[in-house]
Amino acid sequence: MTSARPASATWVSDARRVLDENWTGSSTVPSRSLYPHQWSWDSAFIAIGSRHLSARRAQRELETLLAAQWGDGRIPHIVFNLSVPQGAYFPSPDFWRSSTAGASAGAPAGIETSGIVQPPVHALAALLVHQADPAASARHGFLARTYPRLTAWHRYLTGARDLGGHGLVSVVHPWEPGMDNSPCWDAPLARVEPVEPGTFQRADLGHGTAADRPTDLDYGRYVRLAADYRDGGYRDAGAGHTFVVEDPGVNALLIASEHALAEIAALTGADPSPHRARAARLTAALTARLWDPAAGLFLSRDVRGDVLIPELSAAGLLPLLVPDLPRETAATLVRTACGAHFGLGSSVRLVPSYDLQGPAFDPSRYWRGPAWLNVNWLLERGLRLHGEASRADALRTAALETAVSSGFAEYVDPHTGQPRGIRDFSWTAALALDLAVAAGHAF
Ligand code: 2M8
Repeated sequence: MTSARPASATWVSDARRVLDENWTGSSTVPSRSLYPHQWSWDSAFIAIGSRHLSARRAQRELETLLAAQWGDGRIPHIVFNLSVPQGAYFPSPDFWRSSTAGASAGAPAGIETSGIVQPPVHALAALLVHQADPAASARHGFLARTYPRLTAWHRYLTGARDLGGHGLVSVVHPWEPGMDNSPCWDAPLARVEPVEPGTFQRADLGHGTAADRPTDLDYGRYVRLAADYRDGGYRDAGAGHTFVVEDPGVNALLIASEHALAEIAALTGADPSPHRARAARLTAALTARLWDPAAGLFLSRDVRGDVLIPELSAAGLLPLLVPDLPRETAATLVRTACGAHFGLGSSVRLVPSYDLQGPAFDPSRYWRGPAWLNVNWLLERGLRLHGEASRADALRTAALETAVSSGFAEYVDPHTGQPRGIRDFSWTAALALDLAVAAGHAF
């Protein structure tokens, strides 16, 4: 690897084709086959990349998602396209029934969404989209429109979702942190009674290799948790959730986004100080609740048993995105990323989603080992933030080359870069474009 520019214009037009083919006119599907609706954190990553092709389209991507926000502030993890057949994706709108089951939580009428959430990357994405073309953003009132919605989103997460009562956001479903079948969820998920096999029909197995996807047993538990949440009217407080976890990735992204929100506040003439104060409180709580000095990274906390989950996940490295992390903590995280558990700069092409030496490590199965471009994009940013420019440069080069050589795969084997999951995956194409621009590539 000698250059940060892996290809001629050919790959750029390929990335553009992926994003154009997956664009519906108002948002971008992660994949036409496997994920034919709008996903929340996918859209944030897609907008971060597509802003280099069309800042207007990137603004539209985020505003379409924000239009589906619930009255209580939550941004749903899926916004359904009702012209797609129900059977194309499971769970479909008739499972979630947001407009009826979620009515008391303020789910919008006339749109169907899921009722759970995904990591809050949106304020960071909105700021980056604005920066791509500040004049067009100002002309269209982009930040003025999105700021109140993003503020309500963060208020929901830090309010109704502080289920542990110590100032951190909890997730109530393994789909919420975005790393669906991470080994971190195995212990808390084991408490969940799966629904009977045969009571639901998975659509995902029609689009790829079963060995690359979560198991049927996992799915039985996912369905149980989602159905219970729905049947409780998507209520958070006092809902008696079976699965309640404080995840370092979700909380780190919230802190990074809260800092972005402070910048957005200043740009729109609002007071940034409440956002800075909230970011500081979250940073203190993150360290107090989730830092594990012996492991050298942040762990997830199982709120039900009030115990740290002893599994090392890439989510535990994402606090590198937190600007005010204690210097020694940041240095330890870099050492952990570069050590035997994650292999950055030595044994892997890209940072794996889970501990290379962990008992559950599997280089092919979804979030149990494969490397994902969004996670590596976030880590590249975190390394740079903490003064690790040469490691960040090397990771950028490797991430860009792997994204392109894998055909913009959904995820890859962390050792070989061999593609896994589906190809032409939107956030892989979008973030490759963003990495290329950061590396000085013009198109
Ligand atoms: C995956 O999650 C969905 C459920 O939300 C699924 O497995 O069907 C995850 O990789 C998630 O992080 C991602 O946002 C979503 C769409 O790309 O797919």
